[in-house]
Amino acid sequence: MANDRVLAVVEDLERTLVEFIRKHHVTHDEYRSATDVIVAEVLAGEASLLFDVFLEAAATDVGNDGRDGSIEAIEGPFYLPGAPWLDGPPYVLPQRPDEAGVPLVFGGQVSTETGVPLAGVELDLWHADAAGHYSQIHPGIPDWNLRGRFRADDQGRFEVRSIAPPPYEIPKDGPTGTVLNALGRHFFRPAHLHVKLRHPYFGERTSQLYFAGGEYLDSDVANAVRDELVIAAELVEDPERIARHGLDEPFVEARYDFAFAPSAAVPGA
Ligand code: MBD
Ligand code: FE
Repeated sequence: MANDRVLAVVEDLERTLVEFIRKHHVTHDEYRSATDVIVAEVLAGEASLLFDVFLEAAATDVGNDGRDGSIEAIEGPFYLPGAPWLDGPPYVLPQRPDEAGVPLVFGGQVSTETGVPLAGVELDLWHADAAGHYSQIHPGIPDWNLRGRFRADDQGRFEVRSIAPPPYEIPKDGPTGTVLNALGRHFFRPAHLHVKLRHPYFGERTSQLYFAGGEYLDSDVANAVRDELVIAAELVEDPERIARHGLDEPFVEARYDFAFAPSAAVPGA
């Protein structure tokens, strides 16, 4: 027997699209080019990219509505489960010996929504390299480059070193790029770090952080920037602070404090 939620939602989707076709007098040729676009997206491995660019932020906002603690952000199409556990502290995301980009130190603290430090949360980070490419998605990058997991300490504090990612450009020549081009839109997302938090009792949250002052914050092609997720990024040039991180060049320091509220679905929460 059909599940009530599936019936309600899928039947309404069908109704909505049927009305849409009538309202716009969508012809059969136009209908077929639309299904061809979806088929091309699937064949190119870009189906999730297409939907994530156009629709994921709306579904994420629905989840954030009424949520306690830090808001969630879109996951995007490039998350991979099973990233390596890092040795540390200090934690450094896997990178090539000559990894391009300005070094980044990202730190903060995880607390409950009432401000009590939360020990032992797992952080799972992934982001683009200096060319705007993700490992295992774009070719020619070592597996798990700029992807890794580690735990916050017993006070919920965490710190990880990586490189500062640039804005991300959606591939122009793929089917998603073709759709954006047809709409006259640009292809960029502002520079961002993706991070998931996991706790055995509190569950899992997906976040994403953007850097204040960066390009495309006001025109993200995925329309996913939310003010709470934009963090200050300070260029540190002080030799002592550089040396303290084992670096030999100026680095970007950014921090974000997570407020982690239990999932409503957790019994007794
Ligand atoms: C990304 O890195 C991303 O986060 C999203 C939402 C879409 C395309 C690339
Ligand atoms: Fe991304």
